[in-house]
Amino acid sequence: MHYTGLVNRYRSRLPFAPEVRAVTLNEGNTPLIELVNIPKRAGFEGRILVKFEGLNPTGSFKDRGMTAAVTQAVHEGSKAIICASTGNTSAAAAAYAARAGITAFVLIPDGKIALGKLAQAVVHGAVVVQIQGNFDDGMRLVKEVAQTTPVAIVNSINPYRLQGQKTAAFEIIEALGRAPDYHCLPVGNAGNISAYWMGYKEATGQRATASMGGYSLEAFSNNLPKMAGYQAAGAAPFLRGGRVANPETVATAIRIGDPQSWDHAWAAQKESGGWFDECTDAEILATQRLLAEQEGVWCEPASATSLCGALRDIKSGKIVQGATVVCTLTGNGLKDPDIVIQAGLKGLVQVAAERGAVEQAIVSQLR
Ligand code: AN7
Repeated sequence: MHYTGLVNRYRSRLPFAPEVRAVTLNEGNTPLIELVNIPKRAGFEGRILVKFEGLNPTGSFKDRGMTAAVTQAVHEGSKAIICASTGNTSAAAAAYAARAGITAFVLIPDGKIALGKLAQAVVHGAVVVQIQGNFDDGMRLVKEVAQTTPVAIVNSINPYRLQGQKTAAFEIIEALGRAPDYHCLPVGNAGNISAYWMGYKEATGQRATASMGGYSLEAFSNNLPKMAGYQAAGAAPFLRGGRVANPETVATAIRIGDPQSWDHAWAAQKESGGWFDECTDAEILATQRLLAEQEGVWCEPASATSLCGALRDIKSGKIVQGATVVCTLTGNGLKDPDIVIQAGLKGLVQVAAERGAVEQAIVSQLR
């Protein structure tokens, strides 16, 4: 039973005819990991599960959208794709373009991009255009140059992106046998929260069966989750009621002031009875550390925003006791090791290369 990626697995629910060949790196099918220590510590009697999208081929959820967008671009005969990115979209675009044998042009903000993501764009052979501006400037420029040059935009304004990303909701329903009561996400450009909501809604409407090798998987749910979207406080247009001119946050992935899926995301919030909220940089980093230390799961800072907001709303009772909560962890912690190292090398013990010294270091640290 060889898994060959989400386009093949969910083709009956995606806008791809049977003869369209998928450009795939076998993305999707990511683990839904139940937290065992953090809920106990928080006095929560429900369940918290994390959808660890950092285990996709390029280390983020962007691979779901990119397989779909590049599959369609190649099907239409495109020879080049373009995106603006805070890092993860460009990493995914670079890898899928390499896979398809086409060119990727990626516009990234000057400086404010995690090193691992920049390295990904470079190693996969993308043309990296570093602009003296932020993501929102890049997005505007991409839209402009795509009108005069033969490049297909693969940002989430490309509808195939959200189509691919909605499949994460199907996987969660398959794993739980139903939709969760709450679904918590970090929100930047707001494409992902829109995509999940689309997926959940589609799974309540139709009893389609997805096939994976010889398996049949039925992603069907009678219930819908409340969608909770969390933003970094310095880049929180959904909390400010409009565009933020100079977004700033340590969570560089969501350093976005002018979200492209504004209307879709508001609809997801309203229709689901959910909400938006914001987390400070300090809270985000503390949650990233908590998750890594208490559960063995290392996500990047932006991703920790989902759990950060969820834990606060559990504490306040906004998320009710006994509920099933899913938090999407959008990207892998390995993308941005600097952020951890900068905070200090906690746990580092330097000793002489002698048996006695090493034994002493062990004995003093046992718990
Ligand atoms: C780890 O790569 O926008 O709300 O250009 O990388 O769907 O935008 C990244 C976004 C959350 C926000 N977590 O998702 C980009 C980019 C991580 C991310 C988001 C991003 P959206």
